Amino acid sequence: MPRVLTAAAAQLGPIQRAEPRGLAVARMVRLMERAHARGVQLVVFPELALTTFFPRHYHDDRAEADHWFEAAMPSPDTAPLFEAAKRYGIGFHLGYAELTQEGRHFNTAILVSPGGDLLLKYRKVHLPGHAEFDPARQVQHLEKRYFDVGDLGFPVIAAPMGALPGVNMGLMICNDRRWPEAWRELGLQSAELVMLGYNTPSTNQNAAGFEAHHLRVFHSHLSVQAGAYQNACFAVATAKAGVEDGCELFGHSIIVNPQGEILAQATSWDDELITADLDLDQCTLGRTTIFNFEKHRRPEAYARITGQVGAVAPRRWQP
Ligand code: CDT
Repeated sequence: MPRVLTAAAAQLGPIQRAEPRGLAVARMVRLMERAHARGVQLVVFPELALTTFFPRHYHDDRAEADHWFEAAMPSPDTAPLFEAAKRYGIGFHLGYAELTQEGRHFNTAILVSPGGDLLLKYRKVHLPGHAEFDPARQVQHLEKRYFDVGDLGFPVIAAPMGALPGVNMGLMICNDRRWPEAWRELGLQSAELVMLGYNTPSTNQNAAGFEAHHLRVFHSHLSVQAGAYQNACFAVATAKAGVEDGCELFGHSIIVNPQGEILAQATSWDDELITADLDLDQCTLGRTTIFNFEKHRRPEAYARITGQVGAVAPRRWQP
């Protein structure tokens, strides 16, 4: 019996600074309606899907940024998402800014069952950008100011989804996709499907020189395709897209198979649903052959991966 899950990336067009959460949620519920009409069983929304990508906005007093965060999930604003999931029998992935009862701040993603149960939570580990206002930048990227580093590792859960009794599902968020360590953490837990949301500007504010638009998209796709291939899993990577608060986000959401091939790709900078049927048994080929971890990995040779952070200079060759 084939293990097929019909999944969707629900790309969101821009959410402007003044747009209330209720409007964003209404847009997401419409995407869920469309997903239901197409027989989708799991919908993946982007990173920080409820608001504008607020880390571009500087608040001198960090507490002033708290209004971007959710202190409860679900909340009156987000309840319609959970109701739609139940109504349509669809699981969903949601990225949002989480404020805990202890006053900690995280860039968080959750996986919710069609019944509204919380299946999995992940808090972003790789926080890009900077903590202080940077006058050299046209657009700030203050994730290091507003978020704590995630404290949940890279979790994977085997849970029912669609008609399947157990799908191995893992989460990462945006910048994590560029780090092979994040993928391998999920691969080592036999993830069959990796979900991630992203908000990525079309231009690199850090680049001293020019980095072409097509390279920005290329590097994003390269990372997701390589991560899926090298860990023999499917990936759904969902963007926020378009011009948000005057800053362009490049979109190009994709669904990728364990061979690293793109099965579906968004073509707009708007709310857009792309779907694919994921035959999860396609994960078997990679994980029983070239990426059979049990047989071929050599952790004894990888000590630097966890023992060292920055790069060191190599030994100098001497004749
Ligand atoms: N949201 C996020 O992590 N975006 C980053 C861009 C960082 S630019 C400072 C990304 O890797 O796509």
